[in-house]
Amino acid sequence: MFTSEMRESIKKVEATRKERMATEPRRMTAEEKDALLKAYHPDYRADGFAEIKVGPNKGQKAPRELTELLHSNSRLLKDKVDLSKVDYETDVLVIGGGGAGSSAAIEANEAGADVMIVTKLRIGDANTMMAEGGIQAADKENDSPVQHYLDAFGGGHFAARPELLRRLVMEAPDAIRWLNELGVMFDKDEDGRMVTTHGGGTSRKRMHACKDYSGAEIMRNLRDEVLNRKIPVIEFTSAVELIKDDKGQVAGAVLLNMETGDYLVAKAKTVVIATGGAGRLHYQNFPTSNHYGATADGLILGYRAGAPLLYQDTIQYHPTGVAYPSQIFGALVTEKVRSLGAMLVNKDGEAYAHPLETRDVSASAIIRECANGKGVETPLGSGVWLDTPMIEILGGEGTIEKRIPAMFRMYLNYGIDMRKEPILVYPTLHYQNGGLEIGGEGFTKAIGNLLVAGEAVGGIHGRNRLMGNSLLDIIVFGRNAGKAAAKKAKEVELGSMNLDHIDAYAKELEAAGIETGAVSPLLLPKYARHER
Ligand code: MEZ
Repeated sequence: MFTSEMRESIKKVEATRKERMATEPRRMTAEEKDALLKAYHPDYRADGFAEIKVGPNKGQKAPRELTELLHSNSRLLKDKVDLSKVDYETDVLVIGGGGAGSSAAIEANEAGADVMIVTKLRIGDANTMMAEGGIQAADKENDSPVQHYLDAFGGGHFAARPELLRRLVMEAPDAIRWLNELGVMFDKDEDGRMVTTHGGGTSRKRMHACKDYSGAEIMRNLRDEVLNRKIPVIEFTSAVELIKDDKGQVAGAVLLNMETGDYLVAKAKTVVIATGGAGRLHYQNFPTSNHYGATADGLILGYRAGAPLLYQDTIQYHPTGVAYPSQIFGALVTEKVRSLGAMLVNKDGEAYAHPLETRDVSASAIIRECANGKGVETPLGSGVWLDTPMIEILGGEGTIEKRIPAMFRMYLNYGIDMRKEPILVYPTLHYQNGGLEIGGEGFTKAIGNLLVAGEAVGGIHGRNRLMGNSLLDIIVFGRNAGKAAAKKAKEVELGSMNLDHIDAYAKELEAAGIETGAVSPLLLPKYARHER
């Protein structure tokens, strides 16, 4: 499976393994990290960004591809919709059927509200499903939410919104309890205690996992709970625009049936945006670990309705995406592989950085090695080695199959036995650190009955997120949004519905001299095949 050049390099990895394993790799100083990020992290590449010319974040920068969508027209400018014909009416409308949306719907239902989920693909087609390595929570004797806060705050470059991060870490143990009671099969030892590991930037072992398909196991249980509660789920139907009322509140959303192309009107007293990430925009031409529908839709819907973004200019590139074989280019190689002991090694067999630096630092170090000729050439670029046989040496024979069975099988499908041979990795677009700005209860600052949860939120993690804090935030902020939306729905009196904000936005685009035939939200990646 490997080329002869790769095989030559593997010999060097093997030759240095014993010595590398005998020496604790050095951690970088804060100054070294800063210099590395500035020189190699994609967030610092000026040509990857463009200025936003309209809306609440006018004058700030965003990735080019996102700016293009923010500068696009609404689909509804050309296709008129009759708001007097209401197809669905509910207390709480949840847009998005991933982990955050499902958690929100479950809690809104629990609080007695009428709730429905609308999702452009199927329930569970979401980044939650793709998450592998685990979910953080400080629930062991040697740990505390304070310690968790300090790790995440430092890892996020001290930029996280304190009220959001505080909620994340304080409510983490209860999130694990809730999931466990829903039926999530966490890894446990013989005494029934949760098995926990480190992630990059954690000072305690607090990563709870379901082998290396933690997100799939969590999503499976959330989906079952939604279906058992008989919460209506409208699948293959996208929200394409929020509806507002004459008091400036949101009043629901215009939906697009993805199969028939028909528009539908959903009226709601509160709306929760839980549309997830943006990996399928392929910022700076990176491959992505994200699911097919990750096209930043919620950011566009909220922004056009007047809700500001926060940290939209900071993106997470997971250090270890598959660099080879090409068939699975960009797929996630869970950080758990490094938690279990695998080192990052360049083509000469040198461990050039500590394997558990935070993600932005680790990704930058890989990009640096490859840029400086220390990467291994692949058909689609280059990569560095992740020395996976170390896991079997450190943890004992069988550790890979037991702890990361999905990863093991994924590579075996391509003739690579990661127990015996290292694997090649390169950063992949994984997560949007930024999103719509919210307060502690999940409400957007600008619109009093519009909430956001999950990856569409900006500010929980600051400018870099630690492993396992995303599966956590979808649960904590999803649950809270559901509870808060249900409560708020009791006091909301809707006025007459309109789409005036769309015309106002179009006028802003015109005033800024932006002429475009493009429409947003994108809904599906640019390379999607549209067959009807
Ligand atoms: O939080 C994540 O992004 C995560 C758990 C990813 C992984 O490496 O498995």
